[in-house]
Amino acid sequence: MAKVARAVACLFYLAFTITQTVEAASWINPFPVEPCNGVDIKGITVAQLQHHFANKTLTAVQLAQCYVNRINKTNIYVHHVIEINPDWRTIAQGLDDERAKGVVRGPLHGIPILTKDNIATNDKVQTTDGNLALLGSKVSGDAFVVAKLRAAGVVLLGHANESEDADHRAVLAFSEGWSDRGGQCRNVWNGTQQTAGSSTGPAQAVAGYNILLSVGTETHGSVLHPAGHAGVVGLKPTVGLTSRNGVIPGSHNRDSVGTFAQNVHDAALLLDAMYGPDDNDPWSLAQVGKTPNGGYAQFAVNSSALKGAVFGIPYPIWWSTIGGLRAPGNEAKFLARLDMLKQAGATIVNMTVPLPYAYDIQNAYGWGDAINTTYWLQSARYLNVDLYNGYTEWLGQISWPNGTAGNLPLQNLGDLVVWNNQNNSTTGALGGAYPWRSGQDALVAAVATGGVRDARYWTAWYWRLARSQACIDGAYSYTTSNGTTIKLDAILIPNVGGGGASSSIASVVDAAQYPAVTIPINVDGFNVPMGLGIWGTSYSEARLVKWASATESLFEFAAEFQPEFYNYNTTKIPFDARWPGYTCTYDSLAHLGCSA
Ligand SMILES: *[C@@H]1O[C@H](CO)[C@@H](O)[C@H](O)[C@H]1NC(C)=O
Ligand SMILES: *[C@@H]1O[C@H](CO)[C@@H](O)[C@H](O)[C@H]1NC(C)=O
Ligand SMILES: *[C@@H]1O[C@H](CO)[C@@H](O)[C@H](O)[C@H]1NC(C)=O
Ligand SMILES: *[C@@H]1O[C@H](CO)[C@@H](O)[C@H](O)[C@H]1NC(C)=O
Ligand SMILES: *[C@@H]1O[C@H](CO)[C@@H](O)[C@H](O)[C@H]1NC(C)=O
Ligand SMILES: *[C@@H]1O[C@H](CO)[C@@H](O)[C@H](O)[C@H]1NC(C)=O
Ligand SMILES: *[C@@H]1O[C@H](CO)[C@@H](O)[C@H](O)[C@H]1NC(C)=O
Ligand SMILES: *[C@@H]1O[C@H](CO)[C@@H](O)[C@H](O)[C@H]1NC(C)=O
Ligand SMILES: *[C@@H]1O[C@H](CO)[C@@H](O)[C@H](O)[C@H]1NC(C)=O
Ligand SMILES: *[C@@H]1O[C@H](CO)[C@@H](O)[C@H](O)[C@H]1NC(C)=O
Ligand SMILES: *[C@@H]1O[C@H](CO)[C@@H](O)[C@H](O)[C@H]1NC(C)=O
Ligand SMILES: CC(=O)N[C@H]1CO[C@H](CO)[C@@H](O)[C@@H]1O
Repeated sequence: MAKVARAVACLFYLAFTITQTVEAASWINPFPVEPCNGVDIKGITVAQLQHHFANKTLTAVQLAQCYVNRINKTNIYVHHVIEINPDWRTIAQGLDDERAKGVVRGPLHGIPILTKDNIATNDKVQTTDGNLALLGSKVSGDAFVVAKLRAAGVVLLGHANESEDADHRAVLAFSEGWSDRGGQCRNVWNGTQQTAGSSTGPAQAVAGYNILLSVGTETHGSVLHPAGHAGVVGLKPTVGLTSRNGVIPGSHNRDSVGTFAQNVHDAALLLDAMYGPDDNDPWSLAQVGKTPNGGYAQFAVNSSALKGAVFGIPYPIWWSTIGGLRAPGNEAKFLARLDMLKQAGATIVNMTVPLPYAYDIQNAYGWGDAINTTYWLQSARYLNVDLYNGYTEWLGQISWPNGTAGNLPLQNLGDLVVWNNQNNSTTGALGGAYPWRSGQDALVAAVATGGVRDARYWTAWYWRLARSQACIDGAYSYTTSNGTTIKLDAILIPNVGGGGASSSIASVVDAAQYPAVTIPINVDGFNVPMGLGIWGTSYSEARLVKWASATESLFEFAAEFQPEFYNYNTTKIPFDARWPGYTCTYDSLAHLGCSA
């Protein structure tokens, strides 16, 4: 579930001329946020909304109605939402009635959210992973996290768009953020520019004020990357903290349900409502005894906490050579933020000694394996097997009340590939008669494995897991070139794509099964946001919430930058490649990387 449109973006850079773009100076935002029942909801927090609910200046029905109205206006252009829950009003009214009787379930009572289309909701909204082939299927129940969210009193407003099959569909020819069911998700900061993927709808909907909070999933960058490109907070928990039961699988070794919000505290409140042990996801049981009483939101602080903090920046690869950081103007913006942190009393340790195994597990382009990783050790070697097995398991769990899709018995991932071919879902693959359609080379590669977990599967998995964990553990206990060991409060990683390269934040942290968070810090030369990420170690979400919130309160991104829906009505597919003058090459996984 992830990655930026590497391949396509660059291939098409040569073929497309830039059209339909506008200059910032003459632009008027076509979708200013309107007050909701007189309340300014732009930038409002969950806590402020609870005050409004309590003093009756707003109801859950009114708030949900405002978001539905806004989605109705914007979505035909930006395609953030696949389906609105037709029962939203009844649900919101029920929660208002409860409140009138003095029952408030918790901090999210009455708050509307969107969930990604690969997370099962047992309601009138279809759960399809953006895929037309799954339309008409019925889930066996709510996902564990969805059941918890309902119990917490959220209004499940609908399903958000995503890169189809959570970005597991294609690597070579696709457009990031596109799905058969939802169309092309657009970046509210600049419609011709990259959204990154795969939780594009959840991230962009929060950025464009189409919803307050949303839920996405990550296998390989799918929360962190789109959050970075949307200018919102993305929080990806330790694998297993949020149960994957009821989530269409990418890889059980990596999948994690995460949150998007306009601020760290709200992202943590949403996580608090979702996490917990679940007998139906054995991985989730490991969290027992490792989670704080009272949840993670309590760890949010302000910038005064930065005095005395010690942050590390891993210089080789992550701060030295990653393509996005090297793109024109970007590095200076990151260094300026480091200076602000220093002025607020933090120490920045320039980690010039390479982190353990850095050159084995991270390439210089961002997403993907080190370029010289032999095939048998590549992450795709086990991710493809996991995808085959996970998707096939999912097809076994759903039912087809009205018969199977197109009368084809979809029983395994191979059947999906056949269905896509028979239904012209791949025809065109971004050209010809159906330019909006995607290839499916990644599905084909997964089918070729037959889902066999042989010795090489386990070797590839463990090789990367062990090195990725050692890399991040080693970062937190950093030994300098003179042998001094420094304990760090947070490891800061740029979350920025560029020139067709994707962000470098996710490859190692996802393989390690560790958590990470990203906050927005600035925008690049094409007005696309850039994020500053923090890597965590196992179950260190409290630490991430603390340092991300402290940093966020210092930078105050939203006070300086707001999305203006530039090029909202473009029909350009795929997105423009960035940074003319870059050259692009493929790594051993056919991931495209570009550099100056
Ligand atoms: C209701 O609460 C909101 C948020 O705290 C506040 O801005 C507003 O003034 C309050 N209104 C009334 C009538 O109490
Ligand atoms: C969306 O807006 C159109 C008018 O632009 C209106 O006809 C339609 O009823 C609205 N739909 C919803 C669900 O509000
Ligand atoms: C099955 O078909 C019936 C009647 O056409 C329709 O009401 C129902 O929504 C369909 N169910 C699904 C899961 O598509
Ligand atoms: C920041 O947090 C500290 C400690 O909780 C508190 O004393 C201080 O008033 C806060 N500052 C602001 C500006 O909110
Ligand atoms: C970190 O150290 C490297 C190598 O000495 C240097 O080139 C770079 O400018 C330093 N970065 C920061 C932010 O201090
Ligand atoms: C890849 O090359 C780097 C040097 O550039 C080396 O340190 C690393 O061990 C190599 N990794 C593999 C898996 O061969
Ligand atoms: C998909 O293809 C099958 C087989 O050709 C056909 O029966 C079915 O109607 C098609 N479904 C859609 C949604 O086009
Ligand atoms: C696929 O496209 C061709 C050419 O437009 C068309 O004749 C055929 O009916 C389509 N098949 C399906 C299943 O939609
Ligand atoms: C060793 O490196 C640390 C951090 O770079 C520095 O603070 C310390 O002074 C150095 N010690 C010696 C003996 O050079
Ligand atoms: C949006 O991106 C296009 C290239 O796709 C660029 O020409 C344009 O300047 C950007 N808009 C803004 C406001 O930066
Ligand atoms: C997009 O919007 C701009 C500015 O409102 C307008 O000039 C242009 O004609 C629109 N293009 C399309 C394809 O609708
Ligand atoms: C809620 C909504 O607007 N859904 C739309 C999502 O995108 C598809 C394809 O463009 C439309 O058919 C839906 O109406």
